[in-house]
Amino acid sequence: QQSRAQSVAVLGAPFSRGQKRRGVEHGPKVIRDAGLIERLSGLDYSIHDFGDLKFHHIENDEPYMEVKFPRTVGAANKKLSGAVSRAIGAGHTLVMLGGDHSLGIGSVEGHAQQCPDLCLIWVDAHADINTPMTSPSGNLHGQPVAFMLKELQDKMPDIPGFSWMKPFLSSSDLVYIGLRDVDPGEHHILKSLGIQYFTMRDIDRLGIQRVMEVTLDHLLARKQRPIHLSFDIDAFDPSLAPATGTPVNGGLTYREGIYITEEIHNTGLLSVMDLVEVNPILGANPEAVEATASLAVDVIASSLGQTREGAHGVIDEIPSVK
Ligand code: 4U7
Ligand code: MN
Ligand code: MN
Ligand code: MN
Repeated sequence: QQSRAQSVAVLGAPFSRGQKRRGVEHGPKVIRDAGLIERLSGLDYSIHDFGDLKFHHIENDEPYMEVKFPRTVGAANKKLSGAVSRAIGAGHTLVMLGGDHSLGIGSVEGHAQQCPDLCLIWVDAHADINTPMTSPSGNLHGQPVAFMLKELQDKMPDIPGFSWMKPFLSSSDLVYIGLRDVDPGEHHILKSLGIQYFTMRDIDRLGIQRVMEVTLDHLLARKQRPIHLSFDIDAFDPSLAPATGTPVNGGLTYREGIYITEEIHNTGLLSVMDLVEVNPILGANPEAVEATASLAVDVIASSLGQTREGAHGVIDEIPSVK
């Protein structure tokens, strides 16, 4: 725990086959270009930039039922899972830069290999819990949570590319924040499994402070355990994060987003975080892309302890007049 807090690893996953729009594979580059490593260096960690994973093209990756690029997405996640598992095993806190949100499968799976008792906070406009049968799009970035949940095991077909993994997470170990675009099949799954979730309406009603209180209580009251934060940039309002593939109006404010990550940092239990779905090709202009990438950097820095109140670090007295 203590040694983990002092070393942060950054891993890029330039991958986009979990959805149809090109460009999200450039997410790691634009987030780094927005100054990520410099910002984290200011937070008193040793930073290890592991660079970007290399994903290989798979030929003849025909759809399986409606599911697009199953073998390509499966192989990418297998590789990511191994890299995440090794980084956590080596004692780092890990920041995974996507890439599309299908990468959540490998990121959380690799984390769970080292930390089987982890809990998952999914901050997103979407629930990403479609099964191949309920998915309206066939895109795997709308399905990662369904691959993880033990309770959905018998509703999941054997999808080519995924034989390396089996479900590992219980539905009570997961909380959603920011939902506002949930498909009918997903809504049924959330309700029937009794998953704890907070929609934007819930945030309107309760306020973000209460939402975080209930979230952390739900996940940590019985015992302290490692947190996996999977943050989809489209949780934010599109006015703040325009450069993303599936924007939905009425999202998190800047202050709500930062409050979520401050509270997660304050638990001292953050172990892996994903920052996904930044797509620089979809910004209307360079300013829109920079705003989105710089917001991503703020969210990551805040998750790792950057505070709005400041910190005095090495200064332990008010400088005297010379
Ligand atoms: B993201 C969608 F149908 N639910 O399954 C689907 F609305 O990772 C969108 O949250 C999924 O950005 C969005 O394709 C996936 C759709
Ligand atoms: Mn998502
Ligand atoms: Mn989303
Ligand atoms: Mn999206």
